[in-house]
Amino acid sequence: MFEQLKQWFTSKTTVVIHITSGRHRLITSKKFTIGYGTVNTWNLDSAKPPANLLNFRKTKTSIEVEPTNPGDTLLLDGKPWAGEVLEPEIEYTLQVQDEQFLLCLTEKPNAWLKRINLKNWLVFEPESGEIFGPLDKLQLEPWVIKEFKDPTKLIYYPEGSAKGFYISQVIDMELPAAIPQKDIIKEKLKEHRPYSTGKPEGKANQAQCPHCWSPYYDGELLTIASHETLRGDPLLGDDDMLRFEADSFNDQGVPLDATGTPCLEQACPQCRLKVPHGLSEIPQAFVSILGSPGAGKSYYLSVLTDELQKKSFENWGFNWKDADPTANAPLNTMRHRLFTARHAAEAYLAKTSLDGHLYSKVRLNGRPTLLPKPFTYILEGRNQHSQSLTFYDNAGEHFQPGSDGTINPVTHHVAHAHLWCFLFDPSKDAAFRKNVTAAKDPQLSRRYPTESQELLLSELENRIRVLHQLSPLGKLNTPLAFIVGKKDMIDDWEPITKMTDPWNGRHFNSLVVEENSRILRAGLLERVPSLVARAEALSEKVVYFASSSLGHAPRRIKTGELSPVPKKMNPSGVEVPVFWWLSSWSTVFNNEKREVWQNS
Ligand SMILES: Nc1nc2c(ncn2[C@@H]2O[C@H](COP(=O)(O)OP(=O)(O)O)[C@@H](O)[C@H]2O)c(=O)[nH]1
Ligand SMILES: [Mg+2]
Repeated sequence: MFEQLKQWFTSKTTVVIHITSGRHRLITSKKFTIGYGTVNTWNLDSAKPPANLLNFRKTKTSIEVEPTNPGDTLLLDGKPWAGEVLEPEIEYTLQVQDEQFLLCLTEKPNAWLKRINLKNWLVFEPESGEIFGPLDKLQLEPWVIKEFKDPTKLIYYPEGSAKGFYISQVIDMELPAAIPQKDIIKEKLKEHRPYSTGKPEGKANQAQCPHCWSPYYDGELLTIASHETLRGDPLLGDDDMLRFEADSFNDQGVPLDATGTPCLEQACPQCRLKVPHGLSEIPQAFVSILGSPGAGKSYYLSVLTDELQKKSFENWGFNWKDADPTANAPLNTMRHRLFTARHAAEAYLAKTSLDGHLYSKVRLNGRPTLLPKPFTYILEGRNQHSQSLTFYDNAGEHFQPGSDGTINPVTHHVAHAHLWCFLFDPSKDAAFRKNVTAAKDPQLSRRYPTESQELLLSELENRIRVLHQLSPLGKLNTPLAFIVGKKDMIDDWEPITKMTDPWNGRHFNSLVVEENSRILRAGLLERVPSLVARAEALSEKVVYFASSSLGHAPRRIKTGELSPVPKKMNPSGVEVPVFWWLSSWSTVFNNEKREVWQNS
């Protein structure tokens, strides 16, 4: 008898419909929470500050519900909830804060979902037993007034449902724009989506894959298998774990692979590469580091991430987090070694390891393709003011004209970037070389290369116009930071001596940046006028910066290579372009900066 009873209850499923979005979920796990943000099993709205609204607990015979915050009133069928447990095959309406739900623990979830039509709302007058409608929300109030109805006695309910909401609950309630019934049924097919599933298309926060830049919603992400026997993915190859659409989950809502092992990693549905969690919830920005081979990009990027972490914490109180520590490891190792290695050779070793980790090989649209490896960090501030930053290094060779740029996406980050950092190397420019003494830096005694730094900018422009199918006229609206790098070589150049520090204690002064830019531009116009013209033809906003990643001349090590001396590391100006971008272009940081200013 007991077994029979258990069987009867376990064959039932609780279905919850969210009235505003028209979406629904099945409560299949023991514990299930509804609210805002991915901390919930069902995240109703990532745009709202994270909060838990409702807790559900599945028992053997029924489903229990309670408001997460004891201070919240949960209306059950329009009346304050008083600890009732929900019974099977009975519909309930729930309301907490501004969110309304329809719920049923039923043996036939499909049939119930089909019956409820959120497109047609009716009014029930319990005293007379009469039904009016369909009436949409806008028609409701005028109708009540015109018909002399007592609003406290009317129940407003979707067609097919046995329960509804009191009119007083409804007046402030947001109803879905027409949701055709077929969509509800279609939704049913997708119900086994990962627990972090976002909102339906058009409403959810979209993220962009940092590998291939395809937009995605959290619910579309593939799950990466955990169990070693599931190594081998049909598209990525034998070394990678299998990617799949999860259809079973554990009690915490974590997807399980075919062996029943919980899987915490997710992959882009397009390129199948691993993407960090939570990118859809905060603004994303992509930063491309550009420059000819040997311009100093890899050192720049390492020092940049180090300086950003330090200065954003010291000055703005922001935490710097690795969105994916494994993926960031080569860059983090290099930056760590740069400052702590005992010998120059050790620092150099870390750099070659980073250089060897700049690309992923995947198959996109059936073709073997190289994608640049993204380095994603999250700058986490107070009051939800956070921002993700993804950086791309590049082998300069990939920017040589004719290196198949528009077909191979390895440099496509430039077309998606929010900021271009173009690293100009004075040691590779004839006009600058004339004015510096070779004794200072071994790089200056090398013959300067034939490739032109100007050509790189025109190639960049060319690729972006082709990728975005833009006309060859007009400027692009991505800001370009024109960075004169290795400034330790040209410290005595007059414009550099006139530049001042944009940091004034904890305050970052963008006006100083603009003034420095004006000074540097005037100097560059004399030495490299065509490069300035090329940069300004490319971007609507070009700002000139000067920086030195090392702050000293690198030394030749035994292998013949040049390497920085860790003890002499003394970076200067490296972080300024990104802070300039954050404080002028990122709304998140703009707010934060204002607060810091006001509070100090
Ligand atoms: N003097 C000086 N040399 C630098 C600086 N940054 C990088 N270099 C040197 O420039 C060379 C190329 O650097 P790298 O980052 O590998 O260039 P990439 O090819 O653009 O990635 C190396 O020999 C570095 O030692 C700097 O700030 N000052
Ligand atoms: Mg490099």
